[in-house]
Amino acid sequence: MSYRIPDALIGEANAKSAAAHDDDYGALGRRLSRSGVEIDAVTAKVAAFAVAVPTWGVGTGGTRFARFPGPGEPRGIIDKLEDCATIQQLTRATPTCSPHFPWDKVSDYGELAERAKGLGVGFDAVNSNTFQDAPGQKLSYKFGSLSHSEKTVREQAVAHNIECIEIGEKLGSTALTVWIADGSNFPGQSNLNRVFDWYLESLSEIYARLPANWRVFLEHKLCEPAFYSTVISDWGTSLMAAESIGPKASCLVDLGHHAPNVNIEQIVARLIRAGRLAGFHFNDSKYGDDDLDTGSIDPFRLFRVFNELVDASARGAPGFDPAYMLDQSHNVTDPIESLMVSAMEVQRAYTQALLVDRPALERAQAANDVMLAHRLFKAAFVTDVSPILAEARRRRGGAIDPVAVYRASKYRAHKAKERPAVAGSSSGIV
Ligand code: RM4
Ligand code: MN
Ligand code: MN
Repeated sequence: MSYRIPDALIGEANAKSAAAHDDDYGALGRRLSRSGVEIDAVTAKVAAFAVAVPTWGVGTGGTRFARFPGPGEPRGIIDKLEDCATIQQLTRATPTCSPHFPWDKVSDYGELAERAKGLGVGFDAVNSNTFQDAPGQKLSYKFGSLSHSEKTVREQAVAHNIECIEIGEKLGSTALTVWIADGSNFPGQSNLNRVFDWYLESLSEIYARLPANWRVFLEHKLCEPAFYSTVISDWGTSLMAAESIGPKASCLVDLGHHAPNVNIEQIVARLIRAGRLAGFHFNDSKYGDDDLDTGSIDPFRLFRVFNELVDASARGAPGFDPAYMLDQSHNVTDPIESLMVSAMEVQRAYTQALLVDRPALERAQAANDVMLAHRLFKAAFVTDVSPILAEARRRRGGAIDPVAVYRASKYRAHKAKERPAVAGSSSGIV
């Protein structure tokens, strides 16, 4: 029998901190009501907010120098689902997980869907992988996949993406996320125009196989592993691709995939305007695609992104329906703790953005009262909304303090016994 955190443990821990929490929630409620905000209405919105967890995030990641595996790491998709379910059990913010193929391949997807259901989690977007060669694969992706110079390689990559759709259908997913590593390392290595044509041609073939209610998310990335040019390098290229392929194609924003100093929230605003914002891969970044924990470096940027999202939702922007996912690599922390904290940081930014006094902000903007506009904006960001997040969790059966309950449960020590280390696990991103 594999260990699950008893719900009673959550109940006991919540009971112990209930008085202090009620006090904090009450105080914040009184403060917000002075500005006309009803705290329970905000809490209800936060409780309904969800962000998907990546199955590849529950294993310890690494760099190209080393990986330092932790005890009790997941050995395969069933273990990963258990960890994802634990994150959901404690935070109540992550009801779905996003699988990656071939890493999460099994022989019976009906059974996998049942296991997930039994654990209380569902499946989000499926991710294809043509940035590595799978064991036994016929043709190599060393020089590209969907935009490879050889048609046979492109066909193989297309077939893999179609297989991902077919698997996703069995799992209850309704979206395919495509990130390709295609690009070049040397000027002159490839024809910058032709590779884009090949990408479009391949993607159209995948698109033609999308079920009616499915969407395809195109993920751009500036560089890495290709260090001279990348085929889908930025949001402009991604938007061109989505618009030429069809209405079910849209652009996914991974926060780590931009040039330094780029104004990501403005990109988000533009994609919303075009009706092509697919959603997000949340993480934080200091230098590049660092895949650091969401909100650990620049929580203000995350807030600015959410300000655009709440604004779009408030004005009913057409086609606005973003998918929220975490995409991080945990090198020195327990991945479960990192993912719980990150899910809460995403919720925090959302909550803060809900607190922006939009009518007052609009008046200040119209009057060109720059300082007032900025102070109104900042006032929402500096509000400590932690009691709202805790209350949203508690109301849904989660923990007031998920990390404390997780540590008290000794979940990781239980898993270390149940899951003897295996070599070559697909966990994490190396
Ligand atoms: C990429 C990108 C993709 C993720 C892989 C593992 O940099 O962020 O979304 O699937 O990493
Ligand atoms: Mn990503
Ligand atoms: Mn990435």
